[in-house]
Amino acid sequence: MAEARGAGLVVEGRIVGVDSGFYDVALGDRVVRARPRGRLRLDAGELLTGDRVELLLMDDGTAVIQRVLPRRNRLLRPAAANVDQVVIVFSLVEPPWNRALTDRIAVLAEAEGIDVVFCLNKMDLVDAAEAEAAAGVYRRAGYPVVLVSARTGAGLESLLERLRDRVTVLAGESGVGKSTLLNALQPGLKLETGQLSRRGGRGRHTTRRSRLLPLVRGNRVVGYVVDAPGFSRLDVTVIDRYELADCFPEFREPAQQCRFDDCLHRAEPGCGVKRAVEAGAVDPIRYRHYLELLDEIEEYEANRY
Ligand SMILES: Nc1nc2c(ncn2[C@@H]2O[C@H](COP(=O)(O)OP(=O)(O)O)[C@@H](O)[C@H]2O)c(=O)[nH]1
Ligand SMILES: [Mg+2]
Ligand SMILES: [Zn+2]
Repeated sequence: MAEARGAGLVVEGRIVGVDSGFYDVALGDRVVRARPRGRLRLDAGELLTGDRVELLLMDDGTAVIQRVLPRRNRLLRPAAANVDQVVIVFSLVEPPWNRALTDRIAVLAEAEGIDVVFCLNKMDLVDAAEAEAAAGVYRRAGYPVVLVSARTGAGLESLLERLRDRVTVLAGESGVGKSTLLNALQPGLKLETGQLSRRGGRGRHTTRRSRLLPLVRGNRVVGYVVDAPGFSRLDVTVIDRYELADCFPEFREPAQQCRFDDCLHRAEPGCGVKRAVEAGAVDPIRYRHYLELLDEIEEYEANRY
């Protein structure tokens, strides 16, 4: 709500981009360029894309950020605040399904309390049965899955419905089609697409800062999306080993049957999660990824001091 204060008007907005000391702040359907005020300017590194801020609109047309509103969450890669959901894009071919990476991204999102949606792209390259089998892995884990083809346009409307009224990070391995999907959803964005070469392709994307891209229908902004640069390694050591299992939603119910409260679902007797894996109720590859991430966290915790 706007309120008059001295020489300016105080409004709330959302930072959609950062550009050499200035911040682009969306106010409803328009964007103003603002600078942080005084002390805020000193720790300007603390302002992130996605931050909700209180803005003072001056009579001379300039705008000053005077306060950052409390954050719901914060992602490190891409650097963004107040993200509602992560859409994890993957394909089955070109590139092949990287299950370790998709599970890792999902775990990090869960740890931040961010909703996860899986998006299987390049449906035009595989048969429907194969795609349904892959989608089933995540559906059985409790996640929504949308099947799309950025090339043919199949499924794009249901993806757009998922993005509506939310701030979404599109994550996933390089080459799975994130930029192509965004270009298809929002003609006019003209994001660079094309597979990066394994070597030498790094500089082009890594320098890019994260930016909230508005999805526009008619004259209205219906949602925001962050096109994250492709990443290959994401650090799970920020997660406590006892909290990791909770980042696998399908473990939560069987974990209640574990004999020990501090069960890590590895070799403990009477483990409900292991029983669920053996009974086929929990996907064995998701469980294996859990064990791998657990090893990684424990190795880090052991070497920390
Ligand atoms: N066959 C097919 N190719 C696609 C599809 N979506 C993207 N691509 C191609 O996959 C390559 C990588 O796409 P890009 O959007 O750059 O991937 P990003 O690295 O995830 O942003 C490009 O050559 C795209 O044309 C799709 O649905 N079907
Ligand atoms: Mg891209
Ligand atoms: Zn257990």
